[in-house]
Amino acid sequence: MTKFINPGLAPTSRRNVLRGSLLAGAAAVSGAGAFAARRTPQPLKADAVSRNLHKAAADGATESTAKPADLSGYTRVKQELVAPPFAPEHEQVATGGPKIIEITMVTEERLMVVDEDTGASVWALTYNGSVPGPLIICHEGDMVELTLRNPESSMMEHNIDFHASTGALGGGGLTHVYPGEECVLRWKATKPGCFTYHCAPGGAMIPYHVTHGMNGAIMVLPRDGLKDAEGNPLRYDSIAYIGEQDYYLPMDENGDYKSYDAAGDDYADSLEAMRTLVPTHQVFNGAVGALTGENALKAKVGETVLMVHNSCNVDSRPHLIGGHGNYVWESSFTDQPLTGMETWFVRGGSAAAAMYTFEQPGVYAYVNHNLIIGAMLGGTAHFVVEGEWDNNLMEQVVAPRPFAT
Ligand SMILES: [Cu+2]
Repeated sequence: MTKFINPGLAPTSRRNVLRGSLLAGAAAVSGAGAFAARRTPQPLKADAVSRNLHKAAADGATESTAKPADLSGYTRVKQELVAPPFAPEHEQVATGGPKIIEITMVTEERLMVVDEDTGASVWALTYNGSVPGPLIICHEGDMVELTLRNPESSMMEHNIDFHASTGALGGGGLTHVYPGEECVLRWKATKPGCFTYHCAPGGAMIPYHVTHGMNGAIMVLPRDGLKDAEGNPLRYDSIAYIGEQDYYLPMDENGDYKSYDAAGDDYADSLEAMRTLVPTHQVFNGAVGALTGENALKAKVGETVLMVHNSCNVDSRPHLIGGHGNYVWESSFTDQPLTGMETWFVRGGSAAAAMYTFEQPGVYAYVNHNLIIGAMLGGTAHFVVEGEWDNNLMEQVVAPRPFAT
C-alpha cells in the first residue's frame, strides 16, 4: 500500500504533483476504498465534490471583469514572521494610514518528533517549518499580501484559507501551489479578531493537511488597539502564541507508531486513524513538551501576557491553572471581552485571545481543561513567572503534616 501511494517520485515538478490528486485517488482505491466497501460510498462522493470546489471558487475571482483594487493611501511594509510561540514585531495601536503587509510563507514538509518518549513522529505539513504556522499580525483595514511558495522538493500541493478574509474560499481557491510554484494573494482585513488559517487542498486532503500541522493564526487588531467594556485601552507586554494540534498517528499491530519515508506516505493509514475522530496526540505547538520544562513560556509578576490560542480542527477549553483570563475575546475584538474567566472556549476552526496579568511567581500550567487531553495527550504549556510572592493572595499557613485523630 505504501509503495503504491509513494511510487518513489524524485523531487518533483508539476507533473508529479498531481500526486496530491493522485494520492487522493490512490486512497480511494486503497485506504478510503476499503472504507467505502464497509460503509456507504457517500463520503467518496463528498470528497470528490469538495476536491473540485477550489477550482470553481477560483473562477469567480479570476474570470471577473472587476475593477482593480484601489491601493491609494496604503503604505507597503514587510512583516518578518517568526516561529511560535513568538509574535512578529508589531504596533498595538496603528500609526499612520492603512498598510499593505507583505509576508512570505514557504510550505515545508518535514519529519517532526511528536513525542520523544514513544518515538511518535509525523511528516508534518507546515507553513515556514513550524506547527502551528507563524502568527501574522495586522490592523483592521490593512491588506495582507502573502507570497506563498511551495519548494520544488515538496511532495504535495498546498494552499491557504484565511478565515479572516472574504471570498474565494478564504483565498483557498486562488493559492493552489504545486511544488516549484509560488503565488501572491492580497486580501483586506475587515474583521478584527483572532482567526485561524489553514491548508485546504480539497476533499480528504483538507483534514489530512490540517491534522499534519498545516494551520496557524492571524490577529487583526483594532486600529486603536484592544479595549475593555468601558473603552479603556488594554495593552500587553508580550504574546504567547499557542497552537493546539490534534494528530492521528497510525500504529502497527503491536501498538507502535509507524514511521514513513516521505510526506504523504502515511495517507491511507492516516485517513483510517482520522476516521476514529480520536486523536493519538493533542499537543501545543507541534509536540509533547514543546512549551514545558526548558521550553516553558516566561513572564514576570506584573507583566501582562496575551495568549493567542489557535485550534483549527478541535474544540478547546484553555485554562490557566493558578491564574485567570482577565479579558477574553472568543469572538471579534469589537465585542466586549469576557472578564474574569476561569476557562474559556476556542471553537474548533478558530483562534481566540486571552489576557492575564501575573500576580504571583511560580510555574503555571496552561492546559486544555479537558484534562485527559491536557495531561495525557500533550495539551499543556507552562509559564514560569519570576517575582515576589504575595502572601495576601495566598499563603501556606500549615505545610502538610501528620494530624492526630
Ligand atoms: Cu497543505
